[in-house]
Amino acid sequence: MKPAKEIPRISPVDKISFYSKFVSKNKPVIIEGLADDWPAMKKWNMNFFAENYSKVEPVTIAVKDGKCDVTIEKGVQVSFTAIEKTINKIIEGNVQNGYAIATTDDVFPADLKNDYPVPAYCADGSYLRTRIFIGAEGTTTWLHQDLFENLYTMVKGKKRIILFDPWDTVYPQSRFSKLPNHARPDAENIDYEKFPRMKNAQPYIVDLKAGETLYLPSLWWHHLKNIEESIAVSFWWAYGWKLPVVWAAAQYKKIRQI
Ligand SMILES: O=C(O)CCC(=O)C(=O)O
Repeated sequence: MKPAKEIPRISPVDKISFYSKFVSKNKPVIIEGLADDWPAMKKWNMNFFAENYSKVEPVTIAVKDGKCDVTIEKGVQVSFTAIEKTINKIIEGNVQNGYAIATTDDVFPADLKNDYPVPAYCADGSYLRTRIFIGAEGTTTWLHQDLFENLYTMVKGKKRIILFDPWDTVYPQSRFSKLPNHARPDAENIDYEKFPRMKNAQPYIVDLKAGETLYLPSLWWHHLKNIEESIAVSFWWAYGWKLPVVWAAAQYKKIRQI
């Protein structure tokens, strides 16, 4: 790969500037301090979830050798597992056969939402969805892209995020596979014999720490590694020409009940 480039860091700007400088240009940026006043910043840690929500069963992903268990044949391996079991594995630092939480927030009682008010940038965004990610140090999420815009805030811990722009040569899986939005190479350990064009790929590397928010534009490829045990919140919304595509995909899922 080419030497990594950095993503700029800014203080919060008004909504019009955010859309004109970043969203409409599909440009990532790190916003420092956007979530400074979230109660989650002070309250949340592993014990907070284990003690207050022990019986909640969020979407949980099996982890094998540190990687979220994603296979081309079967897709992402998910279950609904009681949170206390997962949190115990995370506290043990279990990345061999552990679990990571990657769930929409609707599995939690609604008052949890008071801890992370929706940022003004996406508060009236179409198809707004919120997700919570909790994982052990060393676990990774494989390189993939999403159609949604994403504001991704670290509440605890630190992640290294490797990004590629949507047009880069990252060897996507077939559009007909179970994981059509995933890439084939391991972004941390590229096999250049198998993926020679990755030599020319341009990574952007971000070490995102607690209190920082990454604006991850639609379709940018992202690979995430927990450098520390971590908790993050993401807000996804649809914008521009992707809106009708997201709407059509949601209708299709409703009809097919998937
Ligand atoms: O936090 C992670 O490991 C995954 C986050 C992600 O892929 C997303 O928000 O789109």
